[in-house]
Amino acid sequence: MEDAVKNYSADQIQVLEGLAAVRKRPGMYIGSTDVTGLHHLVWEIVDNAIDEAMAGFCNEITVIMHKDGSVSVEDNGRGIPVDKHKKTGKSALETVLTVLHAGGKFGDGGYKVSGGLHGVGVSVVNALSVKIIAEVYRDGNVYSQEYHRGDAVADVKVVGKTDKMGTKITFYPDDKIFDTLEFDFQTIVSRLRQQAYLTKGVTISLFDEKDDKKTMFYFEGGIKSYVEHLNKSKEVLDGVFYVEKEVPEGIVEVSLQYNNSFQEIIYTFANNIHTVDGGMHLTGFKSALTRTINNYARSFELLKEKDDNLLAEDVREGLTAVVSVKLADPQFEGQTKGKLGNAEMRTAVETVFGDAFSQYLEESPSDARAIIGKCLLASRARLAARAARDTVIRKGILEGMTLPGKLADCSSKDPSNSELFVVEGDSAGGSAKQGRNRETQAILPLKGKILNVEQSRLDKILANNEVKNLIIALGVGIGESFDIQRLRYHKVVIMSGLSMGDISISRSRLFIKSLKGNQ
Ligand code: 28F
Repeated sequence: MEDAVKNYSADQIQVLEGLAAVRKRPGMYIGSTDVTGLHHLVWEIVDNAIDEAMAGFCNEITVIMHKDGSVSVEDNGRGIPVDKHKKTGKSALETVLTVLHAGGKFGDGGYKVSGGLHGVGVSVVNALSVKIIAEVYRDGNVYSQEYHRGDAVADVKVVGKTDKMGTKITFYPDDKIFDTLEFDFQTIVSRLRQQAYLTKGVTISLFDEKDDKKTMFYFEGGIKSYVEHLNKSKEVLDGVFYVEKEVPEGIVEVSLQYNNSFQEIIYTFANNIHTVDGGMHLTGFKSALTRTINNYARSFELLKEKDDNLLAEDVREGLTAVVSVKLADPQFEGQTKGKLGNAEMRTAVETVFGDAFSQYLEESPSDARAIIGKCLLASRARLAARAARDTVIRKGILEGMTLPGKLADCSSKDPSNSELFVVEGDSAGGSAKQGRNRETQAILPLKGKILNVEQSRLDKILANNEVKNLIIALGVGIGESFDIQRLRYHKVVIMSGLSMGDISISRSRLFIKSLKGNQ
């Protein structure tokens, strides 16, 4: 008894329990058994083909959604070895397909796609499929082996001759496991497109035989093409920066380009897995970006001695960036495993990206100026917004303010039947007062041509007496304190005479709009 126990190594016990455990608790391996879990089967097989491409042995991957509900994935890599292992009596092919986690590490220092819900191995797909047909093209032969719900039906056999190389896996997801067996073309398309960006030089094709659709991706520029794609409909400020470098910690690849929007898009990946919550590579990227831009701006005196440094938020406005790292042993952390934990990747990205980006700025002065101009603008806007907020808070400009002396208010205190007439000049105000109904109609004369608030900063707007009067009369406040519930008149009439021809109704809408907005 003792001996029998000893003879089972931990691995063998896992072999015995392995695939049955997957069928018992599929959620543990693929997250769920809904449509998302179903697609994980495809990702798992495609990831293996991508691994073979990342290792440099394959440049073509074909995915086919068949009419019978099966999906096949084929690559032109080396083909999973089929010769029998002396000890186990099984081929590498069968081991990979039937042993949990046997896909394991590639011994040749490659970077395996693994972690999170991925990298569970093709054996998990096998366990959750009614049928799998595995084909290997190697040494001139076509090898084939079939599996049913995880078990090999027979040994691997030579079924023909070929001059191709590679691996093809066709699987039929198990209806006893999944809520739905319907694969979604668009879901697969987006995933394959992303993988194609991340693995440059690989052609990935998708065929939907059911709906007779097909698509193909090939991006010579890798993530550089990705950045171009993300900025496609935007007005860009500079060329696309790109760096790729292998360092002892792994491979670092960064691409970025600024556009004239205020949006920040930074996508990060570790071993082709989207790290939704960022992590060390993102931290390294952000700190190098801020540091490099500040250094450049200082050395070219775009930032003067008295100026504060640009903040991280200033250098990320209008930035589109993709950061992709490959490393031997990725640690995915957090609730959803979306965060890269390897601390060495922070310094790796910081150094590789920082050096290359600072060189780029020095070598492309026009790009550098465009980028830094945009960052300076962002920092000025930030300072102006803060100044404006300070003005509001410091002076309490509007809170508890008495109604403007120029306002001839109506006697009704019910906003729903109160009207405010905004008129030009005191004299027009005088005649308007004569003809009004004092009960419900209020008159506010404004002096001269009113400030165009759409083109002014909040602090300037608030410094303008006429605008201040308007805001106080309306009662709603401005910016963060804006509250439409406090509107004192439900009708606002802009009495725009000929001399006020340029103050149109649409201008008044702009004004109301800017009351609601922050600046
Ligand atoms: C359709 C999905 O799964 N492609 C794969 C290879 C190539 C090798 C390999 C895979 C060997 C010992 C595990 C070949 N020759 N596409 C794929 N292509 N796996 S999966 O090896 C697996 C290891 O145990 C391969 C030499 N080395 C590796």
